[in-house]
Amino acid sequence: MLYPQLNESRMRVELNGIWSFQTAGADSYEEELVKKPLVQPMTIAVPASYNDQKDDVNLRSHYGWVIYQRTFTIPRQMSNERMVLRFGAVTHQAEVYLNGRLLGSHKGGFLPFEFDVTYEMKLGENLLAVAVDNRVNYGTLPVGNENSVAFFGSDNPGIPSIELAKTRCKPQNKPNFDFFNYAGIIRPVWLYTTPRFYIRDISIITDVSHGDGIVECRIKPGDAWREEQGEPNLNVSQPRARIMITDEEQTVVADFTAGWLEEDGTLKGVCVIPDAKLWNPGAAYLYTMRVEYGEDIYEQKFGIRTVEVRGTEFLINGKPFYFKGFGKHEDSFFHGRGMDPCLNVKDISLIRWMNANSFRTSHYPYAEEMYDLCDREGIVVIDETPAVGIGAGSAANPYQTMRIHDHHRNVIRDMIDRDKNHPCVVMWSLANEPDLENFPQDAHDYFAPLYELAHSLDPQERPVTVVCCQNNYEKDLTTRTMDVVCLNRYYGWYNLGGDLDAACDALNIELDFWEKQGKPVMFTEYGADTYPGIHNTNGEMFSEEYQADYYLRINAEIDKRSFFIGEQLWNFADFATIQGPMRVDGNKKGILTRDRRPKLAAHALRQRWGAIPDFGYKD
Ligand code: E8X
Repeated sequence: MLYPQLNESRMRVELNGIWSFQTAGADSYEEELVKKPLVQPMTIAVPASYNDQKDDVNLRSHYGWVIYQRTFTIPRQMSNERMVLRFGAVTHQAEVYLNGRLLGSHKGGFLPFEFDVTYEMKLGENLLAVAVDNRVNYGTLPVGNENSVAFFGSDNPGIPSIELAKTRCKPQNKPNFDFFNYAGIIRPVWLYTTPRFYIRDISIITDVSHGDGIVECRIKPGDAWREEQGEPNLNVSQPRARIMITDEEQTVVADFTAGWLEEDGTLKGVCVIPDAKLWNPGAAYLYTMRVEYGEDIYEQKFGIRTVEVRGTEFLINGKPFYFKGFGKHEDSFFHGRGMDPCLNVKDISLIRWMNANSFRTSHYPYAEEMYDLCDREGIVVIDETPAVGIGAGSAANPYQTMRIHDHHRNVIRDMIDRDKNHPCVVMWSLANEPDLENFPQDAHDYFAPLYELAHSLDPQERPVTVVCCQNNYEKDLTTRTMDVVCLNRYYGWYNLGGDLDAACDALNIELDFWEKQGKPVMFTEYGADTYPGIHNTNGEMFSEEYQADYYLRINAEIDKRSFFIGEQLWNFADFATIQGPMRVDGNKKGILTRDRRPKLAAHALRQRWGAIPDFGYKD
């Protein structure tokens, strides 16, 4: 899916800003709220989560539907073109109305969706209403508990007073995941135009041969009128597209035609760029591909690089890469999970300050704008679906009780469709910490087809993984089948807490197991809750000294293993979670506080990572 673009052939208007807002029912909303202007609405900022924008506990912990509304008028110049209404992301489910008519709905809170509104718009004022549902359950990703308590809630089965009270308490979300269930229109809303015959999608595949860049492009054409009639997109009336590629100095390095017509109407073309400048971690280089198709134009930035797993090495441009970085969250004061370009720039600056080179988009695809920044800054990204909370805490077999299979396939498809051209994305994570040990064969049979699906959907055929929770790795039949073994391990915190000698002993016992698997292995999570300001000479848990000691000791062990290719710690910064007895104002495993101030461990890690090269660390 292409990002809205302003160019010689396309217009775009941002519909961000202050919208009208009100809460609605737990499982429904009155029709008039989406067909008529709201009466005495609240103000709300878009894009941002709604939860922290007011000082009303009922809004922060709202359960069910809310209504967003705004009006807008379009200039006459736009009305002669194909017009599209696009949402960067609405968490978790949206029903969109224009002038009282339902345009459609979308399930999934972290990927874009759009509606062709060419024949829905009117000259003059249009009323846009968006009903947003924040409920999570066994049919959503991320998963919400339907019966027991939330991830870190207290649960006292069998005590009559508690059991009875649980049946009578007000309905609420019980996230089976450890991050606050922020919701709302969290990413930019656009209205944009294209000509009738337009560029529907672009896929770019790059390779390198003897220093030359080989660039393949696949152009999917669109025909607004045929689509309106529901006809297939086999638009052969314009069987070619002109492709021009310029380098960062605006020099044209390729000018060719994409004219090979595929069965599905895709137009293909290939070119060679002599002595290409490669995209590298910490040394980004971006080319611009200009596609001209009929009257339509689209300019897509891209990087020439290769990604490959070979033996126990993760190769970028043929060189063994070592991941230094983090699991993160899109999380900040006031914005919640809302896209904040200033925060994105700040976080990239801090990643650099830490001498890190990568992060995982835990536990959902991040805003497109962040991947654009990472492309420009040379930051490596592991791109993760919102599939978190599959099992983990409920005794039943999640692969039988949860209603997520089709939706899981959809989010994999949509994530790869959106992010496939980003050079910063080097691996797909299908899920975080699903239950892989209690029903090992069911888990294997669930993920094997999803692994194949991801590989089949990605034109660049990047590696695919499932991030593995601390578990009985001998029973787990899934993790060892992935291209890279990504481990979330908490020896010295959730297990053997406070005893770093025992923690290192346990870690080495497990690493001996992985040594025999012949796969690259990395940490995608390891860490310790650290309350900023707690210091003591005995360095006990929750102190800043303990977090620093924890990383010092664990890192010394993984340094001894040649197949260990990366250390992404948990977490980049403190972040908000649901309240519960295990969380003191959220998760405190950050290396930085939530307002991005370094804890003691950050300084030692900065020094460590400053001495570890991006490539060849384990040679
Ligand atoms: C934690 C992290 C959580 O924040 C993240 O979203 C997923 C969790 C560790 C689970 N991984 O709790 O800080 C480890 C369970 C071990 C028994």
